[in-house]
Amino acid sequence: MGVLNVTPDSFSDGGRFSDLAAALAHARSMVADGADWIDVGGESTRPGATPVALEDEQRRVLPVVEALADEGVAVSIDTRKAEVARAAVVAGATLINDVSASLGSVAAELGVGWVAMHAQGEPASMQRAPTYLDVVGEVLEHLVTRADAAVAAGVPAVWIDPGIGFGKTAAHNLALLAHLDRFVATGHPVLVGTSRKAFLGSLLGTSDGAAQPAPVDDRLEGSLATATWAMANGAAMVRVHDVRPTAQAALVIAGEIITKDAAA
Ligand code: PMM
Repeated sequence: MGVLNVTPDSFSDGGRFSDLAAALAHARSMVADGADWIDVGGESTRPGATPVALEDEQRRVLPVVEALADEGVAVSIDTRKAEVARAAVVAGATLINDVSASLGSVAAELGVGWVAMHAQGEPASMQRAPTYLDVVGEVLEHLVTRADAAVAAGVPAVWIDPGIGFGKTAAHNLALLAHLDRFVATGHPVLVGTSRKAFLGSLLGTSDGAAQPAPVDDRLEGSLATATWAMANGAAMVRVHDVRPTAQAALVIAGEIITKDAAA
């Protein structure tokens, strides 16, 4: 899944794709590089981000969704708002990527797929003091309850996503990645998004050894390592900015796993 953030303040794109033509060109290049889905988002959910008004979000995403869907691209809409999800589905989106895990009934009503992602708190404050007694158990229970209800309500494809970085410390993120097999074991397809996230910056540090987090444009290796880990541990999809290297990593580990299975 290739990330297409059409926001002026997206932490990783810096608003470079806010213009329609540039957004479409970037989406097409991600498809050419191997993305099966383009995830269009008009509200940044990075830590500290402020909410976006409904009209602004719709004005940003709808022309992009419509143009891509017209070209036959599979489009997911990354939103927390039912109205945006509805309008995006009318414009051609077929998957609601929901970081609030609250739009299952909207997906059921519209007859489209739904990603239920776990978040603790709101983007504006979620990184202040994330707290869990048992992060893996709590995130799992939160998602499975909602995903099972969505399946029962007739949602055609229900994904679960542990929500890396959404109200989680680096230790929480690593625990969730280490126990991804428990999410896979639920039987719901698992989506994981680690691409360029802050915990990778703090794990990696700067390449010159300074005691500073690695900047966003110096997190490719960490993004690839975690995406590869997720895929090797059964994630059915990874949400990434750097599609070409991730698609190549996916091909290599798919080949590796097939070879191993054939030899067994
Ligand atoms: N992360 C971001 C936004 N949307 N959706 C899902 N399903 N999973 C994620 O991990 C996720 C998401 C934040 O990252 P961005 O600002 O780079 O888009």
